[in-house]
Amino acid sequence: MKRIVFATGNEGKMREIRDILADTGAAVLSMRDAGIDISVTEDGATFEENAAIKAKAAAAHMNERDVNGPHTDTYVLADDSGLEVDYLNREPGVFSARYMGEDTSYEIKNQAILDRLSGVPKEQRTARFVCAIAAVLPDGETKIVRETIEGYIGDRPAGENGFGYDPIFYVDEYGCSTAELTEEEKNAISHRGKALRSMKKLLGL
Ligand code: ITT
Repeated sequence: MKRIVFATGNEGKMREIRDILADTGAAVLSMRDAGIDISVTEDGATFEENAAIKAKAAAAHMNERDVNGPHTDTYVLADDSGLEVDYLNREPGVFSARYMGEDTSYEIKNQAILDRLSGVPKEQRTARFVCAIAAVLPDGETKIVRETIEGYIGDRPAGENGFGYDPIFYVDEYGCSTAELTEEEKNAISHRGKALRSMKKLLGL
């Protein structure tokens, strides 16, 4: 059986990933499931670079640890994603997780973005979520895909689903935030859903 090890410590991402990869028939393991305990410095300038840094670090760790040599059936994937707000010169971008400090709650981060956009009309509140997924194949080759979802920053936080910046990110298609969508609805249109489906196709999974 093929194995997909997903190098993320973010539970919200992992829930979505498991759902989107369910139809591959592969065993989907989180870093914790695979016994990988690494902390990676995400010092790339782009989402693509950071995704590759994470996937390669996790793959190297697995190969080092495995006395029987590399797993020939294991694909190691990583997601680097974030929110770009056009009015804020595409902040927080690759710093989305670190915006105002990694340990600051999303209630506070989301409110800070709303405050910075106070009085700004809807046409200028455009934003997008970006997701780059990197995969290290069993033969060591690396593949990368990138996808986005366009939307806008609403006037107030809404919804309990999703994670991170979902409560302030609104999509015209539904006229609500992505935290108000079901997981299925979000995955069908999201940056992560699109990127994972592209990667599935690329890898023939
Ligand atoms: P890993 O590196 O362990 O995967 P992380 O949370 O540090 O976890 P990133 O460096 O990729 O992940 O940061 C992405 C941040 O962007 C994430 O913490 C959220 O704040 C935000 N983000 C990404 N995708 C999102 C989504 O679908 N909904 C809401 N916020 C999202």
